[in-house]
Amino acid sequence: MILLPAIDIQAGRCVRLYQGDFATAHQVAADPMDAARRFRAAGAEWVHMVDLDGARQGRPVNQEIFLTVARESGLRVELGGGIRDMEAIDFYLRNGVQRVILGTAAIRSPELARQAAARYGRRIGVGIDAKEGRVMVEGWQSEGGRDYLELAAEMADLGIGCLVFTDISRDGALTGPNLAALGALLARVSCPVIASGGVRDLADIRALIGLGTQGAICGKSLYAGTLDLGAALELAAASDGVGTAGVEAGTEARMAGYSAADASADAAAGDGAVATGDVSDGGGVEAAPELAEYFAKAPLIPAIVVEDQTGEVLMLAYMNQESLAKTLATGYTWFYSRSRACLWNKGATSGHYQKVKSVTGDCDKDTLLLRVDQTGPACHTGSHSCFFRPLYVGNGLE
Ligand code: AMZ
Repeated sequence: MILLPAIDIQAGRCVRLYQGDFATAHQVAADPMDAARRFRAAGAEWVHMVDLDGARQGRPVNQEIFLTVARESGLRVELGGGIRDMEAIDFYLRNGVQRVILGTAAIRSPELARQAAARYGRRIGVGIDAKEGRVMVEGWQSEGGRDYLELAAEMADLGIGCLVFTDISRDGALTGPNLAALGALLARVSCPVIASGGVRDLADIRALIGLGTQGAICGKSLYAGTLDLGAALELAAASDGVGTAGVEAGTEARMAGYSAADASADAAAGDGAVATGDVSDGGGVEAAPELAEYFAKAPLIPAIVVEDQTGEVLMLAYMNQESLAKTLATGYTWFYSRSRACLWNKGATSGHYQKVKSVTGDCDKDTLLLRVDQTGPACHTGSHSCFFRPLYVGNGLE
């Protein structure tokens, strides 16, 4: 599971509210960048940011802060608040923000959510902010007129990347997440769900892992000190693949598609953690039925990539059935990004493509070996191979 520490911004300050009530705003950190740096130092890979002024005013307000954190903190930024048109979506996603969350706009203009999902795929999230089961909008000041489950199901069908569910009555209250409402949501939709509101301690993180949410947002608990971020991150990372709800195919795909180890794997093997807007869903290719055998045990399997000429190991990435089919159909490598929960074409961003020479399955059909002609370096750091960090070198004597 992914753990997302939260930074909410009001008038340039890092604040927390109680149940979304602006009158309760109090500053919790001296500076948003300091908070982001501390989260990164504790091991976080994502940060959930909210433009509170933006949510209330209906337009982006504190842009510079979000872009600075995206540029300089080393964290992937998920951002909501005041993103109501394509211009704002384009602006953030083309300037370093990894994922935007649409709240009010998703209700008022489902067509915008659909177009945004078509353009940016999994980098679009939808916020389902509910009070007693009803969705709230405009900084949670007004009723959106929709049941939370209905809206969630409608949005999930648009091909968005995730739903971020917030129980408003729990937000900032440290009373535990609303597991019943989350359970109903997970049963209704098959896209990743991130839980927000109420997290107090490690027991709550454990409960969310058990429920099968792909992420947990923690705000007040970190600032109030009831949750230790390092310990929570460790628990979340250790949970990969664990989950009582894992029996259902959709849930398993969610679990596998969104693990905490993702960002490092993608950063090492992918075209870098920085989003550039050309992440493609790569849809449209039918997976051949005989490939299904390789995915009988898990929806994602490792693909070891070696250079055809030299045999040098270049990288390891993950494939789902669709990405394998696309690789075979196009002759270039396609993988599945666990952090972005979408297909990615190696080289689409960097130009460092891999032309496939052969694909071989292993003895028990759960790992792939690809021999490729590599254009440029395979690693986003500029190294030819992603494997350049020696951890142990023996002396060759037995
Ligand atoms: O705390 C609040 N009053 C609040 C808040 N945290 N109001 C909105 N938001 C967040 C939502 C979502 O991420 O959780 O802002 C986003 C939605 O904003 P908008 O402008 O798209 O409705």
